[in-house]
Amino acid sequence: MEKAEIFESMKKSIMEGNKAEAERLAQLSLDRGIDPKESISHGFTPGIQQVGQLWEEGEYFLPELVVSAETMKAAMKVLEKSLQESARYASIGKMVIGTVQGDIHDIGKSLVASIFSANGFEVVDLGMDVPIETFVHRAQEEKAQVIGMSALLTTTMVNQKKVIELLEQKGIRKNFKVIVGGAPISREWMQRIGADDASLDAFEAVAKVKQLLAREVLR
Ligand code: B1M
Repeated sequence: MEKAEIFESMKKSIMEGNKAEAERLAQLSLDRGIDPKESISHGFTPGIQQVGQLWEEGEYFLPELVVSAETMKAAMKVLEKSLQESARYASIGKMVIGTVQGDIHDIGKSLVASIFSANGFEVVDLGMDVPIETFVHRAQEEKAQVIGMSALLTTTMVNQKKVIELLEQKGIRKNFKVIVGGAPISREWMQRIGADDASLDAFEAVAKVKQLLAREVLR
């Protein structure tokens, strides 16, 4: 099987919600020495994006969406181990991350958490539907440098703003770098809510946070 064929089959496995096949392909890609980042970007993610598209068009219904999401998670789990193995031992920084209150979309957030971890960050994953106070409380408790918030719904993205407002109210906003992400998030939104950066891509998010922390050191 050629690399392009593997990616195409990965996409298909997500669209069909074929968990066993997705896991097999994830393992096959690792055995072939394919970079897991490539499998995520060119194989599995286009699959879940296509599912979203079909759902929007009324071709897919909620059960299909759920099965595809579970399939995606299963594939990520196989790839995650290899991503973790490439992690550096010295911690670059500590991050708390979660999907905001009211939002249970956690595939992107978990992917972002894995990629940060694979890049030497100590990551505390707060999960999904994370209350506003929990982000703030856990960031303080963990002495994190970075707070990462994911939101996939236009109705829940406002909770990213609320977390920042609570940090400001408590007078601790400057203690943290805040990065926001998720499909509906834009640069304009980031600026409006006073986050430090925004990203629509897990790998880019790591680069951006590294830059933010480096700038802090140079100050
Ligand atoms: Co939902 N859903 N969903 N869903 N779902 C969307 C988001 C939607 C766009 C579908 C659509 O209409 N086309 C739509 C939102 C519309 C809107 O608000 N404008 C939608 C809706 C409406 C809903 C429900 C309301 C449906 C209903 O019940 N009627 C409901 C809401 C539940 C809730 O949260 N309260 C719902 C439920 C679900 C499922 C449970 C079935 C399932 C989620 C399962 C799970 O996550 N465990 C699901 C899914 C799978 C999707 C789609 C199809 C795929 C999302 C996904 O996992 N993408 C999605 C359509 C779409 O996005 N095209 C959709 C893959 C993932 C890798 O991408 O999360 O964007 P993403 O992450 C990216 C970047 O955004 C970025 O990095 C990742 C890639 O590198 N990123 C960050 C993400 N977080 C970041 C954080 C960062 C930095 C970058 O820093 C901290």
